[in-house]
Amino acid sequence: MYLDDLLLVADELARAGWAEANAGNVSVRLPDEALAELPLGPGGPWTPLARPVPELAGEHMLVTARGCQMRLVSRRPQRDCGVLELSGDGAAWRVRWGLEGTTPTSELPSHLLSHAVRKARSGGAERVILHTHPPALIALCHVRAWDTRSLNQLLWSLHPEGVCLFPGALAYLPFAIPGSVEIAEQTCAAFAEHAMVLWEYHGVFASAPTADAAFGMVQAAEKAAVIYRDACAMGGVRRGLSPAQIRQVAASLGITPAPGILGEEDGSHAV
Ligand code: 2HA
Ligand code: ZN
Repeated sequence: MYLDDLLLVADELARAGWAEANAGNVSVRLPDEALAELPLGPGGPWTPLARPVPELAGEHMLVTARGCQMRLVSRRPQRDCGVLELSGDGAAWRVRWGLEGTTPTSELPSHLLSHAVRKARSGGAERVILHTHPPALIALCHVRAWDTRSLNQLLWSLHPEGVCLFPGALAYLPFAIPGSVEIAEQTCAAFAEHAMVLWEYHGVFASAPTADAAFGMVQAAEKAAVIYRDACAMGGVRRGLSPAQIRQVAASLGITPAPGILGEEDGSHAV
């Protein structure tokens, strides 16, 4: 089931146009019951991690492969994804299934460190981390300088579903080198407060209980950015949901928006 969900979301990422060439990667922290569904082998040699993750000691992670193309993962799952076992001290991994002739995603440090944070933060509920390149959100980075507050003030003001589908806000992370330990550590710090992070000029990292939920969060944020783009093309954004309206929408569903985003003022946000 977890493998099927990963294959479906890989197709979906490609169809959405968020996964050009080898863009994007997905990882799933597998529950014990899922291991019985997969034909796990005895395991190859251990590979040490640059940053050990003791919080994930002994866990099994389903991950996409380095350089794989999202549009092809469902056609050749044994090559384009696989199951890693983390050692008893969380300092190394070995392949138990798949990843035939290849290695795990280049963003493995970000995935593992982020899983460690979100596992604790969600009481174990969040199991999927998804990285992708949604074009309208990336384009926003090129329009002006943002921080987490100004970015979410804008995104939540564009559509009432925004605050409902990512109430924890989309954290804004200044540019860092893809695949680096630096980007992993910064993502981790942002994930302590938020379930979704925008890497400046690059893409989104989202954490959720399921692949569908992670995809939905990114979709909602990207939709808001597309609405912004369309409104700009129609002459510019002159009005939008006020902080009071955003709060009312959230309250109607019993949702608490992330603190520090909505000010006390009641007018539309200047954008
Ligand atoms: O997997 O998207 O960030 C390729 C990438 C790196
Ligand atoms: Zn990327």
